[in-house]
Amino acid sequence: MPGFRSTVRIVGYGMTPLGKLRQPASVLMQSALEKALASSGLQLKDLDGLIAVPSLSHPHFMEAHFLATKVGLLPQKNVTVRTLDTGGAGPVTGLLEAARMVRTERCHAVAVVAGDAVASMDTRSFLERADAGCRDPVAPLPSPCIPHGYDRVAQWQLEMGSVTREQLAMVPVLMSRQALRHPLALTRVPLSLDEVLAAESIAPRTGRLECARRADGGACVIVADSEFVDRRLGHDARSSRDGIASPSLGPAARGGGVVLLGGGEASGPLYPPPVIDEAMFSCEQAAASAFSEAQLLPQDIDLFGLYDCFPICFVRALEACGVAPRGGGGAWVEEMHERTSSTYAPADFPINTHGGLLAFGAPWEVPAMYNIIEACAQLNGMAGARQVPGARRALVYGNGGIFSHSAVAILAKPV
Ligand code: MLC
Repeated sequence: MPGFRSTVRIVGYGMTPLGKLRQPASVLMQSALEKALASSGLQLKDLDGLIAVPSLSHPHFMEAHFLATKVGLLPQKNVTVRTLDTGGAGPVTGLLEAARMVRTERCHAVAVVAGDAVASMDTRSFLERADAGCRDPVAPLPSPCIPHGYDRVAQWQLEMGSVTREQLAMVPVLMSRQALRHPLALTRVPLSLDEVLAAESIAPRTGRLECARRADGGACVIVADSEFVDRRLGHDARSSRDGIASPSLGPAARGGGVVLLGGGEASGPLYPPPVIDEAMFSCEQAAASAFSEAQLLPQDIDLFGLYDCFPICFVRALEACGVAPRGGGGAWVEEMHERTSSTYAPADFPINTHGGLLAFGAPWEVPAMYNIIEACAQLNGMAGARQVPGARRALVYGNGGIFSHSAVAILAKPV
């Protein structure tokens, strides 16, 4: 595919459970890294690159250097580590950067790691830190700043008439239905629309159940040159393509892993501007770049992992990624709400099959990694009760800040 060495693959992925785990973020990161390595068949000594995104609960100067030192990857020659901060877009930015490292810096295998423990923080400390990152010194948002920032965008969209209050509240209902099929999801019972609308108000148009569900958790993917993986594990690439598993390949690497077909990124303002208009949004541009690089169209995608920290983010993502027509995201949600109100198959609603930030769980900058991992599980045919039959291509989207950064990647099963 243009721009990408075809041998750049996601060959491993892993995550910790989610919840109030009462462990430092770096411990969660290390645990996720170990699980991802085990799923690939590679070992720590095979890594020559590591990317980490910062943690809110346990911040470290140069997070990636801190983690690499903690696990014993540093000090060592020929290892490159980087900390990337594009907020919640970080894992997808990290995935694209890891692919670049394999493609152009001759790295063999790069881990992309994220972990945080924001559920174990008391609410006051959490909000002090979360608000500090998003408080515009000129026109400060009320606390909690992030929900209020998204609420302003929701208000603008409501005034434009492209979405209704009820349609926004249907988003967590949809996510709760999806989460029931994932054993690690935090939400274990489906929400009703009435429940969401009746929940305690956090901002004027945002109830508690419409906020990213705070959690602790770590997650990791391994991006590698698949020829290196084959050589390293003494594996014949042809047998992988023929579906014959080598005993030394981990389950995520069997069948050749997952291919990155294209990616795109774009940025918006750190704080919502005084007058909100289309100019502040960047997902459209990031998605267009990803589609262009992959030479695909939205109708070629079988599965989407769309950032849903608040319902308005999800509704806009549906439109930006071509799932719903421009201005039609709200109506699309309503139709899906109806369609999934009784028994439905994963293929009927192949979006956030794990439950998204609203229902699977949201450890600060980690959740876009769950979109990537879910896409890999689906493309590898390992998604169990959530499996979308025959899924071949997936789009994943990570959003940072209050629509401040967008990163989109298109992934595929190798052919
Ligand atoms: C919370 N609860 C939910 C839920 N959210 N249950 C179901 N669905 C949801 N979406 C439950 C909790 O599990 C908990 O249950 C109870 O409600 C109280 O939640 P809490 O979070 O402990 O409440 P509180 O301490 O009062 O704080 C409320 C809050 C905070 C809204 C101020 O949760 C918050 O700020 N959330 C948003 C987090 C956020 O902004 N993330 C970043 C999104 S932006 P129990 O049983 O344990 O009592 C982004 C981009 C980026 O992602 O760059 O980061």
